Amino acid sequence: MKKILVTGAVGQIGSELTLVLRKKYGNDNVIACGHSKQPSDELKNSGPFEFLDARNYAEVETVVKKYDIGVIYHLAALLSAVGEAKPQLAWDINVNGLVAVLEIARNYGCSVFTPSSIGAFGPSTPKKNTPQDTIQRPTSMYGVTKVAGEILCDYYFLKFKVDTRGLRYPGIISYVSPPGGGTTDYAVDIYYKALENKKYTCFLKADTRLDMMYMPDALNAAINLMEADPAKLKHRNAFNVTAMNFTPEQIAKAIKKKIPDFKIDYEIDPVRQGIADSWPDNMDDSAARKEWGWKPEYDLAKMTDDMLLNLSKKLNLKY
Ligand code: AKB
Repeated sequence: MKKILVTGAVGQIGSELTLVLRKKYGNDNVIACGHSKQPSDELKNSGPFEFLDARNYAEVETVVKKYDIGVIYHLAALLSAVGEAKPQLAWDINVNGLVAVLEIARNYGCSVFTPSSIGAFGPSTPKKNTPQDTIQRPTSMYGVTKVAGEILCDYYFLKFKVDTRGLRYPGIISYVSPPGGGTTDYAVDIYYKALENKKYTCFLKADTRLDMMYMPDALNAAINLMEADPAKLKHRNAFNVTAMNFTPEQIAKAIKKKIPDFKIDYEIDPVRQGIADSWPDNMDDSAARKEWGWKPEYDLAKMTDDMLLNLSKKLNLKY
């Protein structure tokens, strides 16, 4: 079989996706790539690992030729809060990196998965039940790069017949790898702090509602989309997908059911609050359900049970 390349394989989604892909398709068939961060022993020892800069066409080309790559999961990207602190770098990594990968895909016949985000929407987008096809005028640099990425992927499909596919992810929650520099990171941190201190200080307001998803659903979504019958895909590059939506107050309540003396308070970070306020409350993901059978498994209660169980084992803390 043609092999699979995962860029950003040391990141939050990449590190878990690589291991799931290796289990499914064979260890030697999935090549993990990182840029500067060291991979975990598990990632390094379970299959091939290469360092490369996804913005550098020649470096990506060397790896694609070396392993005869047919599918690229392109996950190397900066998230929203760090993107606001470093907008030029966010553009460089998120857009120029994608352009290099799309050019490789065009020249070597690869298919490409690219994650977009709820960040591709902005304050003028309908906030409730946000449609699949709607206004996209984001006000964060992260959002600007995500919209550019969605359109670039459309362009490479229409113009060059590159098999591009993608999802608009909500906040992703996992007990394995921590996120870095996102607006939805609070929904991961809160579980760590609940177990460690029984107290969490949240950087978003109590009633800030955002879409979220547990990591196993996020990984299934990417793999199922890449395996979907292309004839059925009308939207291809930017499917709304969500599994649940909640506020900080509601996730705290779900944790309190398991850890009754858990407490939450609030110290608002204006930058991340501003970003969150510009994003949808909840997206309509019916196009993904219809076109390739998207169906999440985890809701807030089921995710909370699993997060606390696995994190308490990882941190060696009882609750
Ligand atoms: C972020 O918060 O930046 C990401 C996202 C929703 O795309 N988790």
